[in-house]
Amino acid sequence: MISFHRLFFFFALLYPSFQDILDLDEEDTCYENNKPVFCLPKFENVVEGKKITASSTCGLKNKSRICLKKRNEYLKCDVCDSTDRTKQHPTDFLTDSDTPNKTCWISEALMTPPPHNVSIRIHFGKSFELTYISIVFCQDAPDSVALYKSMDYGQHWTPFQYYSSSCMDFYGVRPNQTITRDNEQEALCSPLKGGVSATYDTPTIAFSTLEHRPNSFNLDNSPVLQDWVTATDIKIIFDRLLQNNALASSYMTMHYAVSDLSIGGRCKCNGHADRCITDEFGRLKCVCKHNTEGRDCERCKPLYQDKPWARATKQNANECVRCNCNGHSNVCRFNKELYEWSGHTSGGICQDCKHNTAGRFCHYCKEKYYRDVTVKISHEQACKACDCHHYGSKGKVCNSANGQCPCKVGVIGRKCNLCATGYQQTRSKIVPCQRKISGLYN
Ligand SMILES: [Ca+2]
Repeated sequence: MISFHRLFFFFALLYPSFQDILDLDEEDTCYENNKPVFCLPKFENVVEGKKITASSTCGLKNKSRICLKKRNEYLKCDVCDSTDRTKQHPTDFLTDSDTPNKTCWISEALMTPPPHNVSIRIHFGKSFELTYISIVFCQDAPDSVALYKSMDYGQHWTPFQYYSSSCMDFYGVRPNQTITRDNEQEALCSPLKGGVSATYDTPTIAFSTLEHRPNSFNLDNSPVLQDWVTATDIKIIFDRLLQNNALASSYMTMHYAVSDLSIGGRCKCNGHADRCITDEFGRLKCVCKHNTEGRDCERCKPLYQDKPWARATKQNANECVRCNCNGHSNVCRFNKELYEWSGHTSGGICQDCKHNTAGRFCHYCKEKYYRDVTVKISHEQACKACDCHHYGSKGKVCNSANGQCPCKVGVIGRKCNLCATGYQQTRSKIVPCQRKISGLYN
């Protein structure tokens, strides 16, 4: 029996970058000396505790006879009955620890001739970055196995890897093709000779997601491979029992049987979180750092849009940068042109400036308000209402720097609420101050 831990160390050795995570502890690893650094959730067997469904499981509908033929053993038959605890073979047995006895998920009996496809689907409930998928069979492996992945919770599926004794005939893929930098998102087909991998003592499939892909050691800088290893769901389709299986022609009691399924990977947080938690709605999400947010830390927080979001790398944590809104806004918008124009230093535009402020940084007063220079621009009272006199002023808009309203002839005062020397108040709304006519009554 191949354990998860053996696989873990096998892949940790295969990819040096995975060795880093062996040293993770409970500390916040996203900061070092208060500086943001690239961080990762722990490497784990991501199927543990996940929802696994199978298109076919023996004994669910009717009690049925199951016969398994293990290598170097005689055919062993038993009864599968979901109403009897000792005779069950549910999908839970794919992820149990297999102690003390090896437990197997077993499909319903397959009728000859083909097709024989039966699928297992694993729903992660969130994006994960996968390193390997390992399937340990209870008997000889099927003739063909296809692994598919979805990045959108099962709406679309793309091939991940094929295994078959006849890759071209069955999947239309030449066996053992070479992957170049131009086709790194292509699924390969590996010949499956008798369904047995030479590395293991039990029929096993071990698919390493990055193996043979040129950028596998440069994952940080390869968006294509970052996508390639990302999945929210995995589907495994078993197809066609061995053609040379002596049972094929005579028995109607053939089954797919898997004792262990493990998928190595980690919760996808784009280098901005070192753990994932279940939120109040029961959904998995990253505990985002570096001023990022989203279930995968895939965007900057609303006030941290001064630079474009980027995945953290070992060289640069790409922390999201706060916009300077002088305390008058909690939201800004990234503008690419401004960012380019600034020489990649600042591209944020503050939105919905409060306290009667306006401008890209909420740094001046909006129309009909003026700047009170006795307080700082960040002060809530930095902008005061013009409050121009309804009759004395020609308009409502004052000088934004000193608050002076545009007074009509003969009217003075910041608000235009006084008559100038030599003028007297009238009852007219149009001419509120009239020149005194001197000497008329002299
Ligand atoms: Ca098991």
